[in-house]
Amino acid sequence: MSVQDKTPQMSRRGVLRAAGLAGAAAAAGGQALAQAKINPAKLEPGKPDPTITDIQDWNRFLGPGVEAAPYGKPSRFEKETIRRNVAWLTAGTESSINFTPIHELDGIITPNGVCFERHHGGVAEVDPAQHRLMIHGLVDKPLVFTMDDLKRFPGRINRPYFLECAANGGMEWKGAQLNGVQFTHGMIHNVWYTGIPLKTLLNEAGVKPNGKWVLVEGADSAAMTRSIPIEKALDDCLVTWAMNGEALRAEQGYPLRIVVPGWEGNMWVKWLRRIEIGDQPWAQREETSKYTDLLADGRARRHTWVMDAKSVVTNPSPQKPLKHKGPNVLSGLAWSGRGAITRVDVSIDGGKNWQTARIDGPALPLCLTRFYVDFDWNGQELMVQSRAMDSTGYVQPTKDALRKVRGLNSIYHNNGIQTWLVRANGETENVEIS
Ligand SMILES: Nc1nc2c(c(=O)[nH]1)N[C@H]1C(S)=C(S)[C@@H](COP(=O)(O)O)O[C@H]1N2
Ligand SMILES: [Mo]
Repeated sequence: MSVQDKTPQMSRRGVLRAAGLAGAAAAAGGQALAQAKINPAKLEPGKPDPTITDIQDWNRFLGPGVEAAPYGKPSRFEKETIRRNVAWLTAGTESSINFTPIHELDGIITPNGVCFERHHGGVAEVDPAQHRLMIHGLVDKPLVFTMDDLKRFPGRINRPYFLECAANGGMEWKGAQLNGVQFTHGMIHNVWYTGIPLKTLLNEAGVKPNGKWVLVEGADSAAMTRSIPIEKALDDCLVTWAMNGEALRAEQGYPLRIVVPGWEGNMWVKWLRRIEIGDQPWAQREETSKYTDLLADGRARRHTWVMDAKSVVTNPSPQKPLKHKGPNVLSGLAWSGRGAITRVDVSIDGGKNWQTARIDGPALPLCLTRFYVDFDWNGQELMVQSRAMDSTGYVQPTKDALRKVRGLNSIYHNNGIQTWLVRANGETENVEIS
């Protein structure tokens, strides 16, 4: 190290010492932190803390200018906040899934770059100038829209909604399997959408009286296609081109996607190119052999569109073990496809005792809701659970209660209560107790 490099460090230490401030500052800091009950580990009086007394490079040198990142990225120290996949789940990455890092996020909005992806034929790279939305079938006036047409259509609105794949937690149906909340619950994202109510476009086309079903089709190589009942289409579905204030990401269906609030993610067709009105459902692959639930007696539940109330503790969880005794903040997410979350209870003893969590931020219908429990950890083993309640009075069931009704064959629609075992050393594991 050159003398030049060393000078600022020396001089700051020198000044602190000369003024007798180093110990005082540490003592004052120690006191404030002691009041907050957080262990003042590094602030023992008389022992200087180099993270305070040393001058760091970022404090000494000019940083990059405003032109360095025309489109900004997260801090390079946040490299763990990434989507991850589970390689053995699928044969390749084109028809596959990755998972939102919900253990690294807070609040209720999922940043665009980490929204989980589920594609059946890879990401379509659609040129918006070449993209059209067609509306045809049982309508008075078939219509074709360009992206420009849609963006100048009157009646644009903004809404935040969660999207959950019906297979979220599917691997956990028969027992605890994947060790991380990202993998057990990360087939979910929650963003603000901008678009036109589907109802507005259907009114423009004029749905005939026998028009009872809506087919939505994607422009990707999988041409994902689903049937939606007309009641839902006219209620709250949106034709969207923006998420969290900017254009949809290619992974989320750029330039156009249908939003089907509260209903299973598979129906939210991406790269939306065609809407057909018919008088009955089409019985597409995704609503027959997939996204149906085989019961114990051999019959299958179908048209199980709504996502029931669910919650999970995101911290602590296997990827985010407890690190400190004393005060800790337990945090999690709750959601319901039937309405708003009204209450979340948390247990640390495997469901014997429950306490009501603190919901912070808005608890909007069909939207992720954030909850917290501020608690003291003395190093005892914990069995952490959460259970959500929604505005219909529904209470999230245990996995056992679900299996009693649905049998063992199911994959989709697992909204059972999750258990995390926190060991005495803080390590946290996916377990099942009920
Ligand atoms: N066109 C098209 N739309 C699609 C899919 C697809 O493969 N192609 N996958 C569906 C499934 S199964 C889910 S869960 C959601 C995933 O949305 P996301 O990629 O934004 O997370 O999109 C749905 N829409
Ligand atoms: Mo899905």
